[in-house]
Amino acid sequence: MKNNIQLYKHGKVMATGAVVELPEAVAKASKGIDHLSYFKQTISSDEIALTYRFDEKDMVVGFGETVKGLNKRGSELVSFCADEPEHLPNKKSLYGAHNFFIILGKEITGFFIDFPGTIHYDIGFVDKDVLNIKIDGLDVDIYQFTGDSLKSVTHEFLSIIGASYVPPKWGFGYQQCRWSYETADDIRRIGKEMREANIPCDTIYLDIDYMERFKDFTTCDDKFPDFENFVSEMKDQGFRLIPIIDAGVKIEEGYDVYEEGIKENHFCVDEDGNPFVAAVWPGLVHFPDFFKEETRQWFGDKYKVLTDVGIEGFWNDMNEPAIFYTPKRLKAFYDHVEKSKEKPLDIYSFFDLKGEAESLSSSPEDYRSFYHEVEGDLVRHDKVHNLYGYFMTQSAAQGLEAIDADKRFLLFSRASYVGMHRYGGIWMGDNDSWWEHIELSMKLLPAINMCGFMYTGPDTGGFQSDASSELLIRWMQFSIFAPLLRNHAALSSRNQEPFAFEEATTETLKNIIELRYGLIPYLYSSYMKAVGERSVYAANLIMAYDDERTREIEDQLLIGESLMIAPIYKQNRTGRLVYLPEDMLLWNANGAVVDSLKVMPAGDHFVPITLAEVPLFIRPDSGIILGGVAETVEQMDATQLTFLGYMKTGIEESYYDDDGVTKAYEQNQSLETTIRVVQSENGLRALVDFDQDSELMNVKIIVMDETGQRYEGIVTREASSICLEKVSQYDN
Ligand code: MIG
Repeated sequence: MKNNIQLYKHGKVMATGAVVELPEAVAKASKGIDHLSYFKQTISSDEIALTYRFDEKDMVVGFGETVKGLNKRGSELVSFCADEPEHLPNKKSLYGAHNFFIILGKEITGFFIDFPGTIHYDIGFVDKDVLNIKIDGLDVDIYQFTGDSLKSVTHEFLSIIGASYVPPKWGFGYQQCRWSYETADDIRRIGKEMREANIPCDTIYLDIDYMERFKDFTTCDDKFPDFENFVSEMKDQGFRLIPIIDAGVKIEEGYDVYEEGIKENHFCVDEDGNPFVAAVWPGLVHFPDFFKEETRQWFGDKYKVLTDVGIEGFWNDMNEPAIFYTPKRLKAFYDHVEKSKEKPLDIYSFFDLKGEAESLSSSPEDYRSFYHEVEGDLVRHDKVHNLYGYFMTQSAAQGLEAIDADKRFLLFSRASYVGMHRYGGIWMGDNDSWWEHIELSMKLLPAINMCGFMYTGPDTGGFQSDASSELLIRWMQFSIFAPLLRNHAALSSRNQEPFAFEEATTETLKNIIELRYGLIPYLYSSYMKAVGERSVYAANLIMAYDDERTREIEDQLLIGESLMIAPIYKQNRTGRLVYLPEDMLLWNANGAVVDSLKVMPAGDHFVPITLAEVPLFIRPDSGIILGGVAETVEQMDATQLTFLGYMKTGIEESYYDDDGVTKAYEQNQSLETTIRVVQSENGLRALVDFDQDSELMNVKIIVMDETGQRYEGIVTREASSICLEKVSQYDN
């Protein structure tokens, strides 16, 4: 492919590590930012402003993790990793800083702004026809991508930032989490209930409750006695435990991580060169200076404390970094309160006080009051803020790599910046059990994928607030298509495990989760192909169809190359409107067993969908590969699979698989099965090209043709080319 990438530089941006595969020729041809003619530029003493005049029909997509929809035109965003638990429509920042966006108009042009500080985007907000980008600094690299489609421009970007993180295959299983599984017995009970209800589940999470007073790399002996045995006890039942790691290190004499950090100068410092103090869950903490190679190595090695007792995955939290307060500003606040007591409080002074109390957390002033060491120099935190969570997760990934270079660990983070996608995934943070947040998670999945982060998913069921059974069911019906499928809830919210509701709900959730396991062969194959081809796993329809109509559709998604989904995300619905850009085969799935197929013509439809059903739309001349259901991903039967296809003129699908646990895939050691369905004189013929090394012995083929005629047959290694038989829909 021809290179349509141009790099423009101003000053010298610190090495963020976002771009790692820039073609030599592009690097050589880099120019000063003054050559970037797409924008009008204003460079002042401390900031760079870029302005672009929109064409009437221009739309703007990208920016990864935001509360906005597909087309960001008319919005304001601020690129600044924020501990933002309220995902309300007016919020300008979430946890990630993803400065990649595409302007689609007469031309299609993408930009990646590699800059670790704050960037303000006014995307036709102040003036509807003007894009105004304000970069809070003078050292920046701007990459421009041109191409003839959204797909090709996205591909160019994904090609230079390095391949996405790949989780172990069991990371595609159902994962159960909640903040307030206080003791080992709580976890045991969760495991027991899941198994008794026969609901597949691969992991159970340990939130901050497992630690000894919130100290990283400790476990609380009272609540989790004999942790090592407990980990293996749960593993024997098929559950991997996934502990949380927070960014702040508790200040406590005798705590080894604290003491080593002090002794070896691993912590961020304040103006006076003393370790910077902030308060988070452990109370007063220091923040490791992940900008230093030695510190990354030191902290990363600590994960071994937990891998040594059998842990195989982690989630890194609070790494924006979140700050509840700093002692310094708390004191100023106290002084203010004292002073206020001197005279009667008027209403404005009351609101001042209230506002000051609220602004104690994650305050910009605090972010301006500590420093990192970057290449020997001290750099003020706010200038490089967006890299903190990234470097923490890089530290973890490198630590895990040192522990076992060939093993895939599960790893994801809350804060992120482009480049971090090579080290781990991200979860979508603290949403609420609101219907609006199902919709938001549907908007986030493709947007986050576009920025390189393939492994992602929402807190299914909602983190804060209370979930109703219907909300959880509908949310689950979407989340089973996200790579990271995790049910997570906040402390003191209503319990929302699949077994926490009426029996009928548990049954419905079981079927939905079973469908997820059935889909894993297809989902995993699609994920691995996206990573390998530098494309996306989940996409808006516009990515494939790009016409006036699909430009406005953001509640239907493409998952991989063959599947379109149209989840219900509103309460009390018995169906929904679905737009089909082309004719498709609808499988209204109720569980993992293929039934209820229907060919639907292109156009607009109202599709009836009961609470138990998950509609899957299969694109013409393609299909999906399905497995059997099991308690865990590793127990799934790899010897037989089912292929469900929609036949018009001919199908050829390749299905990717690998061992799921090692990094052999990096050496292209994959298993590839090709499935073809062709027209022959006596009807339809199915041919399967089995991979020599795979365990797969037979594939059950189910296809439907345009007329609604269903065909079936079983292809084996001995009979790898067979004639399919006509069956009537209701025969079986
Ligand atoms: O201040 O560890 O986003 O998933 O359950 C809250 C407790 C800290 C925020 C995370 C959430 C997690 C919670 N954490």
